[in-house]
Amino acid sequence: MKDKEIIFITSNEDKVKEVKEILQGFRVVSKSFPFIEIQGRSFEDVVFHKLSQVIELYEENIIVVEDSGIVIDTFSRSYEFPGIYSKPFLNALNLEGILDIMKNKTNRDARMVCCVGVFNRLSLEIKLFRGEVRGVISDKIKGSRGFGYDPIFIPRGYDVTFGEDPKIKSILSHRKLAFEKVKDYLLSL
Ligand code: ITT
Repeated sequence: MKDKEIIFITSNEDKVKEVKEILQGFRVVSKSFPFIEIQGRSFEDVVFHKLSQVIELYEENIIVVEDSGIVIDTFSRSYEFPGIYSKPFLNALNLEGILDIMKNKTNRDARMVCCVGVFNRLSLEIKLFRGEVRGVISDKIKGSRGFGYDPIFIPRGYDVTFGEDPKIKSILSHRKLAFEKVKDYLLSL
């Protein structure tokens, strides 16, 4: 890719910070946009819908959006829950409320998911990239770094939450995994 500029459209500054760190060597310009989020089933549905709202609004060649969240196994069946509803779920219950409804759950398995959509104006292609990190929901809120679910998510193989150790998050997060794939795609252009 000659012109290493991408436009990342999100209203979440924490996402922007993480993505800028992952996509070092690229010029990441961020723009805030009040997305209308469809009540679909999958992260991919939401990402397509987000892209459809912005590709006519911006002129840049590479337009990036993402949808992310947590999937808690004990609440999921063939669907991923809260999944694309991670934001309203957290807004409604707060971390305390989520831990409260999980109080008696023995299965605390969860995963964080990041789905990225890239629109390439030159080829008119849309590419989707997914990153996931498995872990468990902690018993207590731990750490105040990061954002969202970070203080209650312990990645597999560790005993601290993403909220306690942003360095661990920066190495193995769902966003890191998804945007490393984006990086490979951009470098292949
Ligand atoms: P957009 O403008 O990009 O949509 P948003 O904050 O509305 O920004 P989402 O719709 O993708 O983002 O909602 C994701 C929710 O999932 C977000 O509110 C967080 O609570 C949670 N989440 C996503 N990534 C996370 C991460 O890395 N760590 C902790 N929680 C995360």
